[in-house]
Amino acid sequence: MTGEKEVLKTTCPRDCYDACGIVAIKRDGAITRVLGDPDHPVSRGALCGKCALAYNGVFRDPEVRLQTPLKRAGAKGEGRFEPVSWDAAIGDIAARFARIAEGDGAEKIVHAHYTGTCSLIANNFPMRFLGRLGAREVEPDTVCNMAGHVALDYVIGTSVVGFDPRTAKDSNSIVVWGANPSASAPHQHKHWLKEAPGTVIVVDPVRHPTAEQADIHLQPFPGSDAALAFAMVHVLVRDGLIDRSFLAAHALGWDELEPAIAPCTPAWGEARTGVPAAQIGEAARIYGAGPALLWLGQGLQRQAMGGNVMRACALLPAVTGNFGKPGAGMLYLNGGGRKGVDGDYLSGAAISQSPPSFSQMELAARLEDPADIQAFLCWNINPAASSPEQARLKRALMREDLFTVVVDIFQTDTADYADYVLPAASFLEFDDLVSGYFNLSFSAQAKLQEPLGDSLPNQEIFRRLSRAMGYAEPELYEPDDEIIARIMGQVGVGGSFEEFKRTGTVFPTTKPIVQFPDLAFPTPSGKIEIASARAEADGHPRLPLAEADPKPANGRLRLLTPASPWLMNDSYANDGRIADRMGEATVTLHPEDAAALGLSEGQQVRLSNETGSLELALAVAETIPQGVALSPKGRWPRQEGTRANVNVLNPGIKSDMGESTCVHGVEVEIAAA
Ligand SMILES: Nc1nc2c(c(=O)[nH]1)N[C@H]1C(S)=C(S)[C@@H](COP(=O)(O)OP(=O)(O)OC[C@H]3O[C@@H](n4cnc5c(=O)[nH]c(N)nc54)[C@H](O)[C@@H]3O)O[C@H]1N2
Ligand SMILES: Nc1nc2c(c(=O)[nH]1)N[C@H]1C(S)=C(S)[C@@H](COP(=O)(O)OP(=O)(O)OC[C@H]3O[C@@H](n4cnc5c(=O)[nH]c(N)nc54)[C@H](O)[C@@H]3O)O[C@H]1N2
Ligand code: SF4
Ligand SMILES: [Mo]
Repeated sequence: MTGEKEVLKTTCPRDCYDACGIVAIKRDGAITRVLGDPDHPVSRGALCGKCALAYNGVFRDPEVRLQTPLKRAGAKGEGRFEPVSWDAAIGDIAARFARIAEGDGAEKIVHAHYTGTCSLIANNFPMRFLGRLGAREVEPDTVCNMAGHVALDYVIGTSVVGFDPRTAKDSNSIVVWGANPSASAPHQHKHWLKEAPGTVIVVDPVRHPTAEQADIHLQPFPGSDAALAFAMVHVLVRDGLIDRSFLAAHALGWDELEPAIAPCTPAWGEARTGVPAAQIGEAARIYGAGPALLWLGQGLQRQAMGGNVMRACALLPAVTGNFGKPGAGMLYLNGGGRKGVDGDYLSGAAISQSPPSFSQMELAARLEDPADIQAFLCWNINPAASSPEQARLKRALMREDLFTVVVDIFQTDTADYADYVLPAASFLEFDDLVSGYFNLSFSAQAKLQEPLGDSLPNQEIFRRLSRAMGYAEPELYEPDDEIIARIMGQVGVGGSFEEFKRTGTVFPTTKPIVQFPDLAFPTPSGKIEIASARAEADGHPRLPLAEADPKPANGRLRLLTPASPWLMNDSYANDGRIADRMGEATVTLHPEDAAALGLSEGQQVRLSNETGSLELALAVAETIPQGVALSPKGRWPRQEGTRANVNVLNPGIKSDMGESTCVHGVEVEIAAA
């Protein structure tokens, strides 16, 4: 280590609310250390624990990273491969795709993708090729948050224009409903919520660290949130805290809904949600005092009635007029469009010939059918870990006549089933842009070192596929620097990319911005649509319903599998130091449930239902309500003794809206193993 030391900035592009700033120390052209950027307003010099380990561990470990294209050399799923050249791999894949496209049609080529990297080019550019090819997409949001997108679109006309977190300085209260920032947004937990002057109210079945530190924690039974929201609205009406002139001017359908509110007293709410009536009243009155922020987590809507839950929760800002003023608003996500990023340009919508996508809840069943899918391409996703019906999906991937290509930076479970594995470069190895989805931040991602081995950024892999297919459209070959310059122009970042990399992160709007400042909502009516003709036309109720899911019957428990603080979705489980910190896979139960089942801490238990079964070690804690079991997502099946993770129990049922996941609605039986 004698070479000159360089300190360079970049940005974490994970699927995370925080979009932290990074500084990397480089010597002799190679990164020696990855740290938090002390100048970054959100992360303030610290990365989360998992990334601090992974970016100094497995992400830069040549022993673990994929370095060369691989061709299957063993039986399907066996995980035996031989290295091949890029030309050979790309040539063979393109020839297969061309044959399918000319034969039964390109819709027989299906691709799944999601959030491996969320940097703008690496996450979107491959869509240009896949659209030009006419491949069918597995709708990515259906495994995550589609119910919420559809529901909020009905109510306020968008799900990607949220409050500006900087406006919290003007809020009297912040409600965090169905999110766990202590795991999924660690710097919002550590700084933003702690520094907010308002009362923090957390609504979550689990008493996670953010709930523990909140001023008030409401602990509803999973899937009962719509009833809780109705009971809170009842209190707001009863106590004269609703803004009738706001409703008259800016909302449609309050008159239709109001009669349904009357029976939803706090006592009615307590019976359906388990939240004490007094607490429902207290939370409603604090919220009603306003101005108030409502953060609707993605965990909240992963329920069978998740769309209805989101519509019901969105009543709170509607009836109290919590829009259009400092300190008020609602947030699900802040999309890139918020900052001017043209998503259609990035993903090449103009040249797309793709047929409609299908829900990821159907993936396993469809992959079984040779008439439906002949080739399967996975990039930025690890469905053998993250998708429902895990055992069925893996069996389907064994199909000898299914041509599977996986693009990843690691040899994942999904990659084990591939005919070709293509090595992607990591975010430390190419230039790109990152748009925060909570804070309104916009950042540079810098190439800090050469890609490991022969790995290539996603965008370059798909440029090569375009070339091998003989496509002529110039957008398929647009170089990264031109895309970066164009997007920086759209966002209004001045100066060169070199300068931007030195700055790291900017907030294109320097002052906190008010959500819907002129109270013009992008719905057909321009108003908040409490009653929605569009929802009705799509076969949903015209109004949100005051309903809670029935409690599981026959001694079953409700299994929640949310984000782990040590894993990023299905990434990092292959990092040795992270695996050590996590220890073995567990399921946590309330002490009374454990006692009733005759189970004790540390013993092996079996979770089972119609879809599958899984053995885990039992943990016992009072942070979990009775009737609920908790086991975080994201372990790698191939690393577990059981060769499975929690998704082996997930039947892949679709939510009421958006054909989306209801992974937090899974029911299981638990017994000694
Ligand atoms: N049981 C249960 N299951 C769930 C959930 C749950 O709450 N419970 N949550 C769901 C949710 S919200 C989501 S978003 C999904 C996420 O599920 P996935 O999208 O499958 O998970 P990720 O770990 O985000 O990314 C997948 C892969 O991208 C790879 N990757 C990283 N960087 C790059 C890159 O630059 N290029 C390429 N080609 N690959 C890269 C990673 O190595 C990883 O293998 O899981 C869903 N599954
Ligand atoms: N460390 C880490 N951070 C991550 C991720 C990760 O895997 N690990 N994943 C990223 C991704 S892709 C996403 S989508 C986000 C997700 O992050 P979040 O939006 O926080 O979603 P989840 O982790 O699924 O669940 C959050 C909380 O929802 C609660 N919950 C479940 N069901 C219900 C319900 O019916 N009602 C209520 N009120 N609460 C409920 C769970 O108990 C959990 O505490 O996090 C991102 N950040
Ligand atoms: S995953 Fe989130 S918290 Fe961790 S470094 Fe990346 S942006 Fe920050
Ligand atoms: Mo997600």
